[in-house]
Amino acid sequence: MNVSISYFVNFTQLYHLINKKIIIMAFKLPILPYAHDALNPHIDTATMEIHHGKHHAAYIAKLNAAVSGSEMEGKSLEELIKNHTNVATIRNNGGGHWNHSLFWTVMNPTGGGTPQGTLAAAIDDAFGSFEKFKEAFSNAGATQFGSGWAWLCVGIGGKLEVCSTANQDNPLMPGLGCEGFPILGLDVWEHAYYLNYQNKRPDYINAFFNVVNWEEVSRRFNEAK
Ligand code: MN3
Repeated sequence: MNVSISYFVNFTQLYHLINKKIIIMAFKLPILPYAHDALNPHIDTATMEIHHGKHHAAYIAKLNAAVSGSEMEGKSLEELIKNHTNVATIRNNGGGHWNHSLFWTVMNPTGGGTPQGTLAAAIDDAFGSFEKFKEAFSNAGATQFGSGWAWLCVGIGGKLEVCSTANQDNPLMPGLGCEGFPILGLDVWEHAYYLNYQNKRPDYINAFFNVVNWEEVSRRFNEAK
């Protein structure tokens, strides 16, 4: 009896091995740069665990599956999302991987407050004041219909701009009317806030400002110049 069960299991496993496409895991889930509970109470532990461990991981798995064995294999993530947005799986999952990889780094448990130095001056120059920037960015996130992202970008010409995009689109993708180098991004998909804030997206956006890692945003700003 035991022998026949064992034979059956092995046969089933063999069947799956033969039929399974071998997927090269070119892209990997980045390690969260702080603990899942580090952003409490602004962003809750369960949201961080699911968002990073399930949602972000799923974008990467689907991206790897789409790229593996295709003519896109071996291309960088930036190259994929800049040049292959006509392929829906690349646009959605490549965008998802890029956007979330940015998102984790622009938050920090010791974040919040206001930016300093050249970034602070550039924000004042572009928006009038930090408060006016915050209002424009919050408004972009709050009014993005359905799922999407709010962005602070270094636009073409070097000036800071605020905009929003749908789904997993981002300002690196051509033709969105929102082009530039993103230095701050905020995920406004319901999965980013619903457990803690339900339908109150503006409360989530307000809380986000308590954890913004302005040092990292400044570093990106200087890199973009
Ligand atoms: Mn998300």
